[in-house]
Amino acid sequence: DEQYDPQALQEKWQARWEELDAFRANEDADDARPRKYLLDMFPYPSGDLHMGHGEVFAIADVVARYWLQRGDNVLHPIGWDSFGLPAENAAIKRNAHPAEWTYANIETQATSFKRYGISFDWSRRLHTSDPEYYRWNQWLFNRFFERGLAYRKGGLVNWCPKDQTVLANEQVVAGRCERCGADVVRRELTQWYFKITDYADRLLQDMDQLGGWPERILTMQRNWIGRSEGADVRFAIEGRDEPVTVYTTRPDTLYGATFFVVAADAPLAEELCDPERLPELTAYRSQVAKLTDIERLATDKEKTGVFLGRYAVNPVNGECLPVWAADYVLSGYGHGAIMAVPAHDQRDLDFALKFDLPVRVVVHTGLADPGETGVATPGEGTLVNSGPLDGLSKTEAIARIIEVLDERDAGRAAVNYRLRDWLLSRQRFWGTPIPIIHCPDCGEVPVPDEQLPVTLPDLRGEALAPKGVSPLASATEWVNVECPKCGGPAQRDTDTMDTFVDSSWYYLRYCSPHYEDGPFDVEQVRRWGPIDQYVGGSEHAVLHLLYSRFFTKVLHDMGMVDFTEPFVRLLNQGEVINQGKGMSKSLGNGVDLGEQIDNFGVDAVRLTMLFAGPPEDDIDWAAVSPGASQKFLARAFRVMAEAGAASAPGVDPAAGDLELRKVTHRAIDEVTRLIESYHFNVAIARMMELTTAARRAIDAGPGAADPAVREAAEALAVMLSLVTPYVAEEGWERLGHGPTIVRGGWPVADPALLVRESVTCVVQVAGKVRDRLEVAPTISEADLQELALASEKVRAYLDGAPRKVIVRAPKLVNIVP
Ligand code: ANZ
Ligand code: ZN
Repeated sequence: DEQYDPQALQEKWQARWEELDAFRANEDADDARPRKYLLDMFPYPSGDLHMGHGEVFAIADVVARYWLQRGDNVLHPIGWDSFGLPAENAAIKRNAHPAEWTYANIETQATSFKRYGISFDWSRRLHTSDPEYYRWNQWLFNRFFERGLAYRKGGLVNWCPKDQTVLANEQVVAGRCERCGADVVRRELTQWYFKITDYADRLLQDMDQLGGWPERILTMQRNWIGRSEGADVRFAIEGRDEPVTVYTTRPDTLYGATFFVVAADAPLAEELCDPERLPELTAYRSQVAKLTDIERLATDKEKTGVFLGRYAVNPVNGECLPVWAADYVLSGYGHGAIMAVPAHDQRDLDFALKFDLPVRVVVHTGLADPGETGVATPGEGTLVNSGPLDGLSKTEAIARIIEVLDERDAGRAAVNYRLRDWLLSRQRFWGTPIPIIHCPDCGEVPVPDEQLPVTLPDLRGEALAPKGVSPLASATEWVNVECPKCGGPAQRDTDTMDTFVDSSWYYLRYCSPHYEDGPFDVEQVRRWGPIDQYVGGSEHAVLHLLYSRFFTKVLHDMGMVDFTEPFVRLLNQGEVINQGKGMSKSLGNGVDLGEQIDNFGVDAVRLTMLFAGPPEDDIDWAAVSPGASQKFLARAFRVMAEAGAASAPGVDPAAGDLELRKVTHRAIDEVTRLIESYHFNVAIARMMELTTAARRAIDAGPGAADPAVREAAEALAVMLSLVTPYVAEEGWERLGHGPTIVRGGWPVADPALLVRESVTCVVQVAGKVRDRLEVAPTISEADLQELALASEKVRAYLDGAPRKVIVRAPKLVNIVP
C-alpha cells in the first residue's frame, strides 16, 4: 500500500525541477512555438511570503502551467520590488543598512517560492534596489527630462508628517498617507514631476483595448483621470489688469452667477485681497491648511469663507460679482477659482444662504425655487433670465454661450482633468537617486548617461532618520560634485524617486534582465510583449496600473516598444481572510502560510486556495479544509500509483472500459474549457469526479490493469499538475513517464467519446411538465418541436394549434396553448 508523503515529494521534485531548469523560457528567435508572457505583480520583501502571496501565485501558476502543457513558450519571471520605506525604518531601528534587511527577506521569500512550486524562470530574477536595475530608472528619467516629461516646480504638495516625505496624489487615500495612515498635510515645496497629464486623453482612449480588464478597475481609472467638458471663462477684476479665468462645466448658467470664489490657499486669494482684509484672510487660511481635500469638498460641511473686498465682472452682462475666498474651491483643480451659480449648484447655494448672497434661477426645471427650498436644481431645463439664451435647452445654450464668449474673446470651450502630474521626489534614502546636478550657472544638468548609475552613498542607522530633508543631503562628499557642463562646483539632487517608478517598467526588463545597453532589449520585448495575463491585487487600480500604462505610452513614443498597452488581460484575486475578517495583528486572526504548508503540504494548500471559489472572490480560511484537500490528494495519488503498477505506458486505450473512457474525455473537455475561462474551482471539482470514477473502476469495475484506468490516471496527472504539481509529478513517474510532467502535453478529448446517447427533454404546456422525451443530444429545434407536438400526453392538454412553441434543444420545449 502506497503512502502519500507530501514533504518527501516536495524535496524530490523541487530538486528535479532545478536540475532540469524546467521552467526556463526560450528566447531564441527561431523558436516557433507560440510565446506567452504571464506576470504576477512582484512582491515587496517584507518578511516571508504570506497567505495573500499563497493565493495570487497559485492562481497565476495554474495559467502558466496550463500554457506549458499546451506546448507554448512561456515567460513567467519573478523579481522583487525592493526599494521602499519599511526597509529604511527597519534599518533606523536596528542601526543597520536597509540592504541587509531587504536582501535577507528576499532570500527568505525566494526559498519559500521554490518550495511553493511556482513555475518561475529563475534565470531572470531581478531586484529593483540593485544598481544594475535602478541605473535604468535614471536613464529613463534622463529620456523623460529630454522630452519635457520630467520637470521641477514649486507648489503645494501632500506631506506625510510621520514618514516625513511628500506623497503623490495617488498615495493619499481619504486624506491619509497610503502607507502609514497619518493625516496628510499640505506643504509648499519644489519637487520633480512626471507629466502624466500630457497622456490623460490617451490613457482614457486606450481603455478600449482593455476588454480583458475588470470593469471596476477601468471605472476607477476613468474617475481618477476625471475628464469633463465645459468652458474657460475670463472675468475682469475691478482695479486689476489681469483677468481671472474660471473653469465651468455649466457655461449655460453664466447669467445665474451671483458671486465669485477663489481657493483660499491659492496665491491668487492673497493677490486679490483688499489689504485691509488681509489679516482676516491669513487667519482663515491657517484654519483651511488643516483640512484635507476630501474634507473641503464634503457637501455636508458647514460653508466657510471670507469676502476679499473686490469685484469680478461678468463678461456677458457686466454685473459686478463680489469675490470671496473659500475652502470648498480647491487650488489644484481647474484654475482654482469659480463663478458661483447658487441656484444650480448645491455647494454654491449653501454658501449663498450662509452669507446672504443672491440666488437667481436661470434654468427652469419645473422644480421649486432653490432660494426658498435650499435645494439646488442642477438638472436639465429651459433657460430663463439669460438674455439671448432664453428659451434654449441646456445643450443649445452651452453651444451658444461658447460662441458668444469666443466673439468677445472672453472664453472658449475647454476640457478639464482631475488627473495631476505625478509627483516623483521623495525625501527618503532607500530609493533611486534622481540623476540631476544643480549648477549655479547651468541650472538643472542631467548626469550624463555614461556616468550612470548614480549609486546611493553608504548611509545607515541614525543617518537615515526622517528630518524633513532627504538623508542624502547629509552625505556631503556625495552631494558636492563638478557640473558635467561647465566643470564648476555643483550639487547633486538629494531626493530619491517614488518607488512606483521602479515598478512602472519592470515587466520590460524581464524580457532581457541582464541587458547592458539599455533598460531592455527592444528585440526581446517585441517578441514577448505585451503581457498576456497580469495577476495582482486591486489595491493598485490607480497607482501602479496607471503609471505603467503611462510609461508604456512614453516608451512607445520613443520607438522602444511597439504596443501601447502593457497588460492585455488583468485578473484581480480576492483576499485571504479568516473568520470573515481581514487578517490582522490586532484581531489575532492571522494564518501563517509556512505553517499551513508544514501541516498539510504545498499541494494541499494550493488546492485549498484554488478550490475555495472563483479567483476573484475572497477566501475565508476558517471555511475551507486543507485537511480534506490532503485526503483527496492521497486518493488521487493511489489511483495514479495503482494504475502505474498494473500497466505499462503505451497500451491502446481503445481497448479499455467504455464507460470510464467517456467519463475521462468529458472531464478533459470540461476542465479545458473551465481552465481557459478561469473557473479553476469548478475544474478541480471535475478532477475530483474523475478520481472517484477511476477509483470505482479499479475496485468494482474492470480493475487497475484496464487501459481505460491508465488513460484516466494519466489525464488526471496532467490536469492536477496545474494545481498540485508535486503529487502530479510523482503520479506521472509512477505511470512510467518522465523526467517531468511539466511539458507532458495537455490531453485532448475525443469528440466521439463526448456524445451522450440521449438526453431527457422536458415538455411543458402552460408552464406545467406534461411529458419527458428521450432525444439525441444533437436533435434540431424543428425535429424536437415536431416530436413534442406529436406526444399523446401533450396533445391531451392542447385544444387545437398552440399559440406559441418555444424550443430550447435538446432539453426543453415550452408550449403556450
Ligand atoms: C459653474 C457651475 C454651475 C458649475 C452649475 C457646476 C454647476 P467637474 O465636473 O468635476 O469638472 N469647480 C471648478 N473648479 C473648481 C475648483 N477648483 N474647486 C471646486 N470646484 C470647482 O466640476 C466642474 C465644476 O466644479 C465647475 O462647474 C465648477 O462649478 C466647479 F450649475 O461652474 B461649475
Ligand atoms: Zn554648470
